[in-house]
Amino acid sequence: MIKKVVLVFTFLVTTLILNAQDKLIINTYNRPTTSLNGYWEYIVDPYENGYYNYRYEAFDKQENPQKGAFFLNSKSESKSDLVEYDFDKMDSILVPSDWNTQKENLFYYEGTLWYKKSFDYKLDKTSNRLFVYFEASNYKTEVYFNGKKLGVHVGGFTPFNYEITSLLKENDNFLIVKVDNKRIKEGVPTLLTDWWNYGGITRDVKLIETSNTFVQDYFIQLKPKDSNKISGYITLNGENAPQKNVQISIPELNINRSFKTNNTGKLSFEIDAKTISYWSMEKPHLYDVTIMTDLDTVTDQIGFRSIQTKGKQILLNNKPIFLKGISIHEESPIHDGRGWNKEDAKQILNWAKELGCNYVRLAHYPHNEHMLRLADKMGILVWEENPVYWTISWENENTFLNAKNQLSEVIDRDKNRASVIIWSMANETPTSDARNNFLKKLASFTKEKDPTRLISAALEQSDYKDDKFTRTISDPFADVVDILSFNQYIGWYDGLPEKCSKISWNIQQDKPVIISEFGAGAKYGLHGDKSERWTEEFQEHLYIETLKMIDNIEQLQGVSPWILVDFRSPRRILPEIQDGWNRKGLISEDGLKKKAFFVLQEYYNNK
Ligand code: GCB
Repeated sequence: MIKKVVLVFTFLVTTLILNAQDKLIINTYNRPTTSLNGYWEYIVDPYENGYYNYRYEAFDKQENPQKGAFFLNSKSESKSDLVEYDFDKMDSILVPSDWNTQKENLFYYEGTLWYKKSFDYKLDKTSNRLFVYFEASNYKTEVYFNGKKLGVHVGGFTPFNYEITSLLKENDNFLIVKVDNKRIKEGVPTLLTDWWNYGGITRDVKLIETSNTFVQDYFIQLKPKDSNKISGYITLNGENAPQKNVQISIPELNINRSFKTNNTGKLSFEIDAKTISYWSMEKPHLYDVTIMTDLDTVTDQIGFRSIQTKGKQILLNNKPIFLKGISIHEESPIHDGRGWNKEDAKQILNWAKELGCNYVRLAHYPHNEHMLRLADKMGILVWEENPVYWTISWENENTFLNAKNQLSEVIDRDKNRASVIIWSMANETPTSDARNNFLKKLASFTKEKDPTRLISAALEQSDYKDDKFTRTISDPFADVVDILSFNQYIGWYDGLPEKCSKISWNIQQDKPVIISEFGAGAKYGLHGDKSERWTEEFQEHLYIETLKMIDNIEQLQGVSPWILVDFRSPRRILPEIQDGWNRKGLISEDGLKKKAFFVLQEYYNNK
């Protein structure tokens, strides 16, 4: 009996430890890695047959999982043996990529898909360690390695990793990943969105080899309110992490300093740096920054700039700026479906530049890291957004923890990117005590985690008192944000474009204002009178009228119209016009520019 209790206890503790998320390794783009991209075998499993037995008990909670568990990669051992699946006989699918646009029969699929990848790997375990890193996988991901569960990750747009050193063999390792993209009410995002719920392992998967003790994480930025200092922290991971010497060098600034970690392997630092060439839109200077211990060296390309607000101004390096922006979804302009690679990022950001933008709003969730690294190089400022969209389960504590975790992961990943100036908490969320509380908690968490950036959220506008033609922002969250942003669709959902000229603004907050969205749908190549909805002329007209209208907002410091490119949405079904696409793009899904593109381009050229 005692033996049994001990066994169960050991099992529970091991399960808990194995399910814990390993801390994120940052800057994987500059570390030695082995890509696991390519073809993986897969099983479509709408009933989650490979996860639950017929009593609906999860196999991975069993002490000795039954053969039917897909993560075991079971094979029949004799002619009479019963095993009702076989990964090796299955079709394969590309990783990364969404499954919807790869396989016709998975276009509308929302549910579980199992992936399997086998590989050999030689690791000197006396000196080195190995991690498996996922850049993103939508939405709930359970990861198993050589038959053991590594953990579960929730959220479709942020990276996560697990250590696999102890389970690794030289040959025939198998990584099995269960990805479930079912929409759920308490999820982040929740059931309803206006974008396609692309499922699958949508970004790179790689193995990261590190030394036993390695540089896991660092935050290296200008010190807030003191542009003559670089400050931040470095965290080492490993048994030798405490009391270790770490060198930070920035050769171009003649910086080469040594610091010692504390007993938890972390150090905080501050370095004088008087001759910095500050990162700006005109000169996006990036410095090579190297962090070194006797065991590990990591280099990153980091820009130094300050960002703050003063009354109604946004100051970049203490100079007022106007954010000439555009909103973007993460869909590929080159291949079909979710975007994920450098070429996708290049095309999108080149279009934004051509439009005259110095700023992009990456809606409505964190985009892939290529976007941020490229924005850093191209001198484009960025708004990053948490997928807290429309009507989240505000009262649910797990929903809050989930939202906080996703935000935390994107901050971890991108906190060294000079381009990122705004963390957006949410989009178009309805006010209530529970929601206000939820967002306030997210905001104070963010401020604490990253004191170097601004906070915002895409809010909504409303009538001022009973006057239907005067608009204001009455959302209590306006008191919390650094930048007051709101979406508005006067002329599209709210009257016709002519209405714009009748609107006046009464915004009382002394804060910079950004119009985070406005727009109108138009089918590329459809022409007609400007009063005819869906024509390019209607959209063009709305842009002309809206831009005149928003220029009357005294505090206006930026705008990011909706949206650069048409994008897929199952809500948009009007035949011959939408056919499954939200048509508010300035560019069609085939890359063709609509008339409104040139209206905005001219506005930005004259700004
Ligand atoms: C919005 C949402 C965005 C939608 C857009 C639209 O306000 O923020 O996600 O796609 O309107 O097209 O209606």
